[in-house]
Amino acid sequence: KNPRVAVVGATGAVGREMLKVLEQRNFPASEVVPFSSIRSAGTKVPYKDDELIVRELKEDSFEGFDIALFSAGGSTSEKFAPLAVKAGCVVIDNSNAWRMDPKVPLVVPEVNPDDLDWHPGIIANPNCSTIQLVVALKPIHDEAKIKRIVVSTYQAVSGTGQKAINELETQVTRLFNGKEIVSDVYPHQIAFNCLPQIDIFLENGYTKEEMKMVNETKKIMGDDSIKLTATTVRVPVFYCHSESVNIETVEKLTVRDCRNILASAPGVTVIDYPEKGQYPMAIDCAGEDDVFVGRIREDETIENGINMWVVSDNIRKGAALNTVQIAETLIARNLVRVA
Ligand code: A2P
Ligand code: 11C
Repeated sequence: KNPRVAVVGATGAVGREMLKVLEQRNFPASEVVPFSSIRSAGTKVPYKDDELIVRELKEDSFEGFDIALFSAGGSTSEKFAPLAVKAGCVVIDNSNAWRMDPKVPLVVPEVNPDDLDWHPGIIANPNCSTIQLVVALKPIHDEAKIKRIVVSTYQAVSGTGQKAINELETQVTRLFNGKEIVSDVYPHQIAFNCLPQIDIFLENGYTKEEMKMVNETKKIMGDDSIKLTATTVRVPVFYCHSESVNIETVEKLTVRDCRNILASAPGVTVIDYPEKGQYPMAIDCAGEDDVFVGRIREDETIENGINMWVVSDNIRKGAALNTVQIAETLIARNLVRVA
């Protein structure tokens, strides 16, 4: 029997993509039901050749479901994920609510699928900027052991949600027409600008997004010894996060070693032809599933260092696709109880 699937936050940027990914991958669901807050309840979302009517999420919504995919923000997950588990669902949660809970596995299927074995009903989907980083770095860590990572990100507005996509679009249009603009979603103008702030500032001077990258990377890679420092920047791009990544390894790796390791790594595509001016770019990677790596070169300032450029669709691999891949892996490993 196939599982019945609830999609919570189905009207959002990630929720809509989840429906698309379930459809594209022909996910074996007996039924897929979209949920949102009361604001969008009754509206329709496209699924397969049809439209599904969105239901309001309520405390008793999860009766009869087997899998619940959540992408409706941390407070919705905190309140409703335990109710879904109580109703017999496995929850795969896109929010920040459970990620660092030691009882909850934080999973990227290409990196740590075995962590699914100890799930307590909830599995956390990592932050988008972390997912693409660990997909690219795990195969290198396995080969040469990474000591330290320095990462700077160039993150798309879709990471903030649908309202931020609208804000960039509106600001660009109004500026071109010589009109006044307002910034509601971001603290400053995002059109034609770069904001070195993603999420709130913490006491140590880093942003929450930067510390997510530090903490989540260690948990997913299962290695607390990896040192990571990050600067996360919002850029006026709609889809795909790009990352400048510098690593220091214990073992020496040449550029050719790195290209070979990454070329055979699951979920990675190498585009690295500097002589032809070819490298991954956000506009080309949008809508794609893989993590794209290019500009691989030695860091000539240290003994064992590599620089690279890592791009992936933050809404797909960074969120919706990774969530659905977790669900597929759970099914393949017989870790979903279908009522
Ligand atoms: P709604 O459309 O009713 O606001 P995004 O991140 O793109 O802004 O999307 C957020 C998603 O989370 C939307 O589908 C939104 O539904 C949903 N959501 C927000 N708050 C709640 C809530 N309290 N209960 C259920 N869904 C919620
Ligand atoms: C961004 N990375 O691009 C964020 C979005 O913890 O899931 C995802 C936030 C999260 O703004």
